Amino acid sequence: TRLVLATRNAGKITELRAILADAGITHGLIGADAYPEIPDVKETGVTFAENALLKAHALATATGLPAIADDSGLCVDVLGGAPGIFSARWAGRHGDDEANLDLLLAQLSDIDAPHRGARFVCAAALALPDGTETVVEGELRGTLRTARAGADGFGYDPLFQPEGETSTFAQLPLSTKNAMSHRGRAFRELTPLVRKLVE
Ligand code: ITT
Ligand code: NA
Repeated sequence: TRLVLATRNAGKITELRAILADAGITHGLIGADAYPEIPDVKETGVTFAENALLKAHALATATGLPAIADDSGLCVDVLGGAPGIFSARWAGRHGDDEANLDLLLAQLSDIDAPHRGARFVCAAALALPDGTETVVEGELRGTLRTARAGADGFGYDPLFQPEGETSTFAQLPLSTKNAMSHRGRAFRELTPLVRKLVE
């Protein structure tokens, strides 16, 4: 069997392929970019789990293949959990990571270190063409730096320092990020199901 990765975010795809490879799943993975004719899914849910399921079901239905999807974001304590499900378009334009980082720095400019807590959340969804679904969540707490550090990763990684680390996600190797991240935690729960489908 083949499996569709129902995301067009290049950073997520890199991480998902590595997480799945660690679980022995390396063959038959098809990125959503292989289906340019399938329109972007409208993320009308109000939770990460709802949006992840919308994306997984849309691709499973359109392709006739099992699909996994990731809906994720950064929830900042002093912002009452924002940007949350709006993380990708916080500054206005979808996927404009640099503008999102600038906006977050500005919003936290008066906030001192002990109050710069945040968590990353990831909902990992698996949907089958017959409508069967599974969704699980992973999260990771950390703190937000006052300036960018590091060049790896994507999104808010240059500002996010995971709990117990002295580096940001953008300074850590991919394998280290995946071992502790919200995405790693969520998708490692799904891999036993995924392995059954693809073997
Ligand atoms: P798809 O819907 O195609 O998967 P997307 O980027 O639109 O791609 P989301 O709606 O789930 O996906 O938005 C996720 C945003 O949350 C992402 O653009 C980042 O800004 C942020 N984010 C999620 N996981 C992250 C991570 O591991 N590191 C840094 N930022 C992350
Ligand atoms: Na989303």
